[in-house]
Amino acid sequence: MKSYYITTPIYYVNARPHLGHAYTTIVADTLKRFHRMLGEDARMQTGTDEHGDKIVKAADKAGMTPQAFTDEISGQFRALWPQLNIDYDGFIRTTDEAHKRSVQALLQRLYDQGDIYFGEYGGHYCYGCERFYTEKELVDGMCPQHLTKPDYISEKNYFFKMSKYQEQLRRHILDNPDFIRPERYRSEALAMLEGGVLEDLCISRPKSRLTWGIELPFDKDYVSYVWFDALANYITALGWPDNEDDASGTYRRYWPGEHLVAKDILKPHGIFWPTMLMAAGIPLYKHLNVHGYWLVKDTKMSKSLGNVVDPLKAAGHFGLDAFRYFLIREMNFGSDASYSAESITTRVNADLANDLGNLFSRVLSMNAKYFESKIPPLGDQDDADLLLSENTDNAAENYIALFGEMRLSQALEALWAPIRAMNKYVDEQAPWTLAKAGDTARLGTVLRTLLENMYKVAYLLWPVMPDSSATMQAQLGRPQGEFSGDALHDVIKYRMHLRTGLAIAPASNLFPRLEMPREEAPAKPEKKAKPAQPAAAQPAAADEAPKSPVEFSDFQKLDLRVGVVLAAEKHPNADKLLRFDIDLGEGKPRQILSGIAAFFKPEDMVGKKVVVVANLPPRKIRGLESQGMILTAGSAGGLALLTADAPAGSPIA
Ligand code: ME8
Repeated sequence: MKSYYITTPIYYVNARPHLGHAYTTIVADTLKRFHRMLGEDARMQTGTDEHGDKIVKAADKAGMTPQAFTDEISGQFRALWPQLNIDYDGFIRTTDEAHKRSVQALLQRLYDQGDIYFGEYGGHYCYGCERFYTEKELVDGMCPQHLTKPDYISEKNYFFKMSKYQEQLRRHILDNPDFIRPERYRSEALAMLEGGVLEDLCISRPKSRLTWGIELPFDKDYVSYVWFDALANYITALGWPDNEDDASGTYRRYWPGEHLVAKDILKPHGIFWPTMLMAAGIPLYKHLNVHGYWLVKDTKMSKSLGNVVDPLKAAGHFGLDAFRYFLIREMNFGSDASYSAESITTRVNADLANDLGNLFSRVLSMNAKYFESKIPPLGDQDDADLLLSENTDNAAENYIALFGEMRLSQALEALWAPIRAMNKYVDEQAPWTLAKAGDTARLGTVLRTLLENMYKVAYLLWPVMPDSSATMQAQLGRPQGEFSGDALHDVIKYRMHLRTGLAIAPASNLFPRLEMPREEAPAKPEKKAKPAQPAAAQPAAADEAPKSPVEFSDFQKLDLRVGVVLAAEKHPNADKLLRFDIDLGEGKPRQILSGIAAFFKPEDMVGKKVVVVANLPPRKIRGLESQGMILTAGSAGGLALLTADAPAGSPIA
């Protein structure tokens, strides 16, 4: 079985996890799930980086010992991931005894073969980056990452002969165009190798300055440089070097793997690490996948700048799968992306509530209405039906290919083409017209064609939105099972997946519309001040511009129905709103919210036969979901209800 090993950086434990860490880790989880669905033996590795000056300083500030401090923050990372549905297989801490022993073995190997030597070095040291900078690398004398002035330090240390492997690495990058991807980071790494002789890497710190590190096996007065220790985690986590020659051990099973990092740590991963591997005689990783930064108001989100977003709060507020979807769809992998409550609301409402959620909601409720929620048989398919399925299959192939190239946002974009095509197909095929005409066979074929294509899309979305994908599959009567073989290509290959006659969900409400955050909502054009009037006394139409004509086919898209008010009460959190349970002849009443509390008493509403717009996407208003809209007419005396004396559910045309 082919294996797949994906790693995240091991995060510093000097502060709590934030959205930047969550992004990388969610991408790693998504990739692991994707490769599992391809039938591969997939493993995901993450963890925490716990040695070095930075951690000692943070522990000091918190009034704790480094060990107690790292235990606490590492615990926070470990506890967070499952809450974001991240299914990691290994969590390494660089303070683990096994890791320390393995790093010492690596150091000893390089020392014994003469790749580590003792020498004197002076350089500009940035404590934030835990590294020396050359004069050339500084920007106006400042660290390019932290924009702080580094300290000039001169001391005796151990050095790794990085320059010895410079040409070999340059050749490897030239011969393997996707070794570092996307391209811009490959070019950056090549530029580092082609800009002159690489400086050898200082891989020790004297204990007189720092004791919180892994002791060098050949000199107990020194500890390892934190980056040398940290980079080795990718193999020590697999049990290297104890199982280096064991063909069935974890190391040989998974190495070489794939790394995932942001551009801040390109140099250690693109230059230090591959030269360390070359020196140790270990195969190089397969790909270094480098992404950009999440920005908040055009500035990198980072703990030192204090503008971080708490991923758990965001997931709780917007919905976990909506949050995961947003992160992967919004960031063009490799480039920077902006995070704001407004951008997530806009994206989720457009793609999830309007496109995907609405598709599931309307098709399942039509299937409930016309086929008592049973999956209808497929009759003869016409060109439109075949084209729809072909579209889905092509998009699915693209989705898989783009995922493989780490073009994750484009992969999701590809999958949204058939979702939009399905919504259009519903409008064009107009199942309600077929129902009216009594053409049950055609109606069944249309709905069955939709249900089968919806199943494929739902299934393919599992790596990105595991819970929602499982819910959608279950709603279609085929709950998610264990994967076997190449499940991703299999789902495309077969035309039919659902069982005729099986009862499926009568309704679906996956992604309620999000309210635009108040402070960020686009400003409405200001209206001219008008003389004060009793609000209720203004006919609504009086101050509105005449509306432009609509096509009859657009008007027909409205599902207007008679609804009988079963219960009415004040909204618990909003004075202007009433909450209704309304019978629309669907077997189960709908909850509808309406801003008419100033005009009607709840007790007077019960039993009224009102006119309801029944096919608006569900919307959350002040914490409660509204599944439709009650129509009213403005009049000089206040508001009048539109009523119709017909049974619950009667269509209005
Ligand atoms: O660098 N946007 O740890 P670290 C996107 N311990 N991703 C971001 C981000 C942002 N604004 N901020 C952080 C270290 N990240 C070392 C790594 S590996 C052997 C040692 C993510 O806690 C991104 O993955 O500073 C970035 O590379 C990583 O967190 C840096 O985490």
